[in-house]
Amino acid sequence: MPSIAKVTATLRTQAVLNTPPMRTLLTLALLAATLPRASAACACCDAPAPTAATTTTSAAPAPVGHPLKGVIVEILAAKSALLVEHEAIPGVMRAMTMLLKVDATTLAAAKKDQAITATLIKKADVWWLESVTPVKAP
Ligand SMILES: [Cu+2]
Repeated sequence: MPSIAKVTATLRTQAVLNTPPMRTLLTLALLAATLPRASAACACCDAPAPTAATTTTSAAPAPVGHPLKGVIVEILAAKSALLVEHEAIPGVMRAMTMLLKVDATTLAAAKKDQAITATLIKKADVWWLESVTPVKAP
């Protein structure tokens, strides 16, 4: 049989737990316990936002340059281009002679029959030659 003291203590505890301040504390404690999960769910829902931002940033990806070795066959000043006989570029194109657009500085510096290394870049469906560097004859 429970002693009167114990029963009284139990009743007191329940009385304390049922007071409005304690209820508030208990409610807060319960909320705190559920908040981490809620936050995780929010992080989950918010995940597409950063992805969308990344997609926006990479909407116009920088053109990939391919190292090229070749020889300037012809200088086509009127077309701002060089006719270049280039070696095969693995995964990009076979060895061939083709017309490649260059900037004015490169065009002015270009010399016929000059062996070069350069960077091949496709911009808006047009192949450009950048970083054209003369190769010294062995
Ligand atoms: Cu080519």
